Amino acid sequence: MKGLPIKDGANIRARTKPNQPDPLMRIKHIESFILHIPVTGSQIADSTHTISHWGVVGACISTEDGMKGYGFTGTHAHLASDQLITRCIDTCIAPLLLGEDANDIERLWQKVARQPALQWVGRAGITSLAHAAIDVALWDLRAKFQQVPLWQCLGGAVRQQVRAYNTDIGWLSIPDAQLVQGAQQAVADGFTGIKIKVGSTVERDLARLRAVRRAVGDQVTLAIDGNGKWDLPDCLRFCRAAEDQNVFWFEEPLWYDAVQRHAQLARATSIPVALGEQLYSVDAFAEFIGQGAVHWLQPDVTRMAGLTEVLRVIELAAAHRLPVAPHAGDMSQVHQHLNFSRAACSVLEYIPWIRDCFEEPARVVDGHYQPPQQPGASTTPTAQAFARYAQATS
Ligand code: 0YR
Ligand code: MG
Repeated sequence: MKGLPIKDGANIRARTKPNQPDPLMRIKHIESFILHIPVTGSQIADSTHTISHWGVVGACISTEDGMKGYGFTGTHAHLASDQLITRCIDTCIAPLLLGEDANDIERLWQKVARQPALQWVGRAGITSLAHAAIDVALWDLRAKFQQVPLWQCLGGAVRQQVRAYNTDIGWLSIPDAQLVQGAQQAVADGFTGIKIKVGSTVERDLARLRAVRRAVGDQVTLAIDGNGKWDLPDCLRFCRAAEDQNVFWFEEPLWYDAVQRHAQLARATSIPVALGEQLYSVDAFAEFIGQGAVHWLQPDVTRMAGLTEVLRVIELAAAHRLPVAPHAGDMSQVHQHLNFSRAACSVLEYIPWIRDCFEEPARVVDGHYQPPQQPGASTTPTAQAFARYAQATS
């Protein structure tokens, strides 16, 4: 390191040897948590799920010098399954990480993801969601340690603000008249993009799509989301009739893993296909891309094993010149940092359910996310959120 000026500052230190633990960043303690936070109204529905609360299931990682990093996954607030995730964090992942250096994010990702016994029962599902919370907490720690918001830690901002699209106006549970009204209100509030749910019946959803398009005009970006409900014949029938509605993308038209069906649909319609919120690995994205089955990639740090795996997807997208619209299982608290720091991530989902539970809520002004200012990944829940919404973790 001779010749390199080392800045005299509390948080800038050089480690001259790899894998030499930084005593201050040594992981001392990991504590899981579960919060159940109410959604807008009393409940919402898409084609597949009806929920009243969003589950914020996560981990707080404390280091030797008392710094705390927070990360979480997103669930449907079903306590029994949420407790499977916290149990995985507490009993399978935490023992692998205690005493480790929190700086070594990639090495620790490999240690957890490739732990043979965990890999045997995992690679997806609960172990992936648990790993997601842990990995995001490590990134939160890194950004806090550097005393910068995560987007800065990821390489700095590529845009001053991020275009948000509003999903919260488009639930299938919203009656038709109210759907149109909500869409108009979102546009009046400054949103240039909205998304409505489909996946009930082809006829009903076509009528809703046309009504919303008529109400908001041609300039507004209008996407639809089927949440994997329909089969190929329904999708083909819907798309043929919707071709003239200027649909921005059709999200999860078919079952999540059906690569060949998506490829067939993509060949048959001019409506772009979006997917990825249910995929667990960069390999799955590579498969969809390779088959020409997707136009918009929607990875989610709360479903994949954290930011570390999602960054791989974004690199893959960049290599194929494909756009990325992260899915907001975190309600965009973490993903906003990706949209600010990665050119491929051009738009971001907006659902406001949980933002007020964080020290620095994601902030949207005139339909655009504003850059977070506080150090970290915007994942630190408030004391009040813990007091109001915490559930037993076991
Ligand atoms: C309800 N966003 C989605 C809601 C959302 C779901 O489960 O969270 O619709 O994950 O598809 O694009
Ligand atoms: Mg979706």
